[in-house]
Amino acid sequence: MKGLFICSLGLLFSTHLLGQSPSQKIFPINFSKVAIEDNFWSPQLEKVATSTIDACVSYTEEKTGRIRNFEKVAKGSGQHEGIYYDDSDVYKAIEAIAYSLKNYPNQELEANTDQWIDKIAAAQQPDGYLNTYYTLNGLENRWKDMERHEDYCAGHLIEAGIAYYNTTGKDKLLKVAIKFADHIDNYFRIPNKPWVTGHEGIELALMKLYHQTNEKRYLQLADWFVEQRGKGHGVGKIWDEWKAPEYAQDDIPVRDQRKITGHAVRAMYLYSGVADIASETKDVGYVKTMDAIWDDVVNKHYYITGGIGAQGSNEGFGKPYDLPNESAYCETCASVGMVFWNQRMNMLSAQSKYIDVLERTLYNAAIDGISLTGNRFFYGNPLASDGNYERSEWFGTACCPSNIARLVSSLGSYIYSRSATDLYVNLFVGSETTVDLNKNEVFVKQSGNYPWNGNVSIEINLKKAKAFAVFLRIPGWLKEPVPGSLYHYKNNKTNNYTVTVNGKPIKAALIDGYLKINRKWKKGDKIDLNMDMEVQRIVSSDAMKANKNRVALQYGPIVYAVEDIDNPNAKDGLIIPENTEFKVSYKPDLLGGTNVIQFRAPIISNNLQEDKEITAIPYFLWNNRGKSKMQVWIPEEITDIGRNK
Ligand code: FUB
Ligand code: ZN
Repeated sequence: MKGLFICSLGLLFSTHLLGQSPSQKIFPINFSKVAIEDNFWSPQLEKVATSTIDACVSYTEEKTGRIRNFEKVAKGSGQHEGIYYDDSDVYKAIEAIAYSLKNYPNQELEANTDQWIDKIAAAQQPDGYLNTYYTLNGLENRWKDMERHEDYCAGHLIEAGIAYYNTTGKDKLLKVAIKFADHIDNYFRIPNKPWVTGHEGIELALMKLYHQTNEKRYLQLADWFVEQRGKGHGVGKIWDEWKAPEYAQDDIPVRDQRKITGHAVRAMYLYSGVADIASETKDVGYVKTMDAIWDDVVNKHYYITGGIGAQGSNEGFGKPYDLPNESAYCETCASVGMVFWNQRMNMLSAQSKYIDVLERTLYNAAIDGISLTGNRFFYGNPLASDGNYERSEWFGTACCPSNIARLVSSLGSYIYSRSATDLYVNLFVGSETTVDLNKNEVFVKQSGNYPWNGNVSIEINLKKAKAFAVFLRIPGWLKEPVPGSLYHYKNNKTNNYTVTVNGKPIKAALIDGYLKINRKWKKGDKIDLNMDMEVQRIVSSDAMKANKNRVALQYGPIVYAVEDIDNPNAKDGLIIPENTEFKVSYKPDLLGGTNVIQFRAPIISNNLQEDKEITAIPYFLWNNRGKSKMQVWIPEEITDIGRNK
């Protein structure tokens, strides 16, 4: 079912719900319909709404020239400040603000954003083109260098326009975005003039625009952009040698690609767009590509924290299994992109392994990108530190802060999904939503204290008893850390779980990682999922040299790290012998309230070995108490101390 309505200025917009994507199996419930009340996530959403968005606003309009650039264009003169892709940060901030305003209405913030939008609209050229860098530096040079992010910025503009319209009902930015999208379509696709987006992102944005407006030309343009790649008229011809075509996934046509290459954020945005297109066009070639690339990523290029993109040199993927810890790049934006892509893969397939990966990345590498205070950020998220690395207030290239802000503010979109008849529970987050299943309003209320423990309750309420299935995700981490062969639980130790409905054990089939609970649901029915959490020692495949004879600790979906601030000399001297016993406890006063893993283990310092009480904290919480040495992979034997690069 699709809702259609006329907006204030007569434009026709559609909201994309069910039935529009022919090959998509399930559809997320949008965050605007999900109220989150959760020990873990509510504080995260709140800190983004207050602190992170404040930081984005002050760096966008005061401390850097990002908004001034739009003012200068409107005025007709001035020097461009910053980097050629800085417009994108303004748009991404607006998108984050839009999501956050939905959760936390804020008139002052909305009024200020309206002013930004006026300035953006005033900077648009009569033909729809909009880019402050090229407009201030000479419009005659526009659309000449595929690496210069003009289309990437357009993509973020489109996403912002849609988000702001959906929250506020104000269509000014969306109309600007549509005018720019039409300009691009008229300039490139209609005359079929080759153009390869150097930094992907516009494809997924155009797919959002297609769903928003129901205008087929945006779907066609998105697909056209994807089809341009790998045909030799792309970026490889222009760039320096080190930016070979595979840097931007442009070495071979997308439907022939089987290995992950190049820049991690670009790749994630590309495959997210490709998944969106495939869900519309049923393009089996694209699905084959993504299946193969996904396997390649999780089997050969995936950190235990869910981070991707090991190398700084290309901000992306390196050789298979080459996953160094201290120099791990793992850009925050790449984790955000990994969440986007895996949600889309889940929607296409209804397989929970994609949510397993999404969850790992979200709870570890992604939210590591933001401080407890919400106003400091990691660009890269390494798995070990010599104590000199810390989050920053901002960056010259400031893609990460607003990216993590838009993800956290829209967290509600990742919890539930639905098919035409059934409900899917993907993430375990205290929340409420109402879903219309076959003309029956089903009210769902989830509670628990995940990820600190594994007890989750889901109440189902509906007016009239009705038969349908609740597909309950049984997390992959119960059995193995990551789908694929890269990591294992030592000694194949698994975690058990039980599921009851109204207190009684049930018989239900496990289908693609979801327990299918099919019954006639009635008011007040309650599902209880109880997952045992045990401290797991994770070992890596032998192919991963960096982690030889080392273990990482995990409890539930959370990966732990040891910081020297709790454990002096641990980074260079701690060993976790085979028989170590672990204790987990919740510390309400530590780092905003967190589980810790405690154990007694030897630390070697100055050639002296001494047993110490060790405290490990969740990886995503490290570096919130000043600079400190840190590591995730810890030697099991003395011989391995010091080899932690
Ligand atoms: O190029 C725009 C953004 O800057 C990319 O997504 C990030 O990786 C950083 O290079
Ligand atoms: Zn980034």
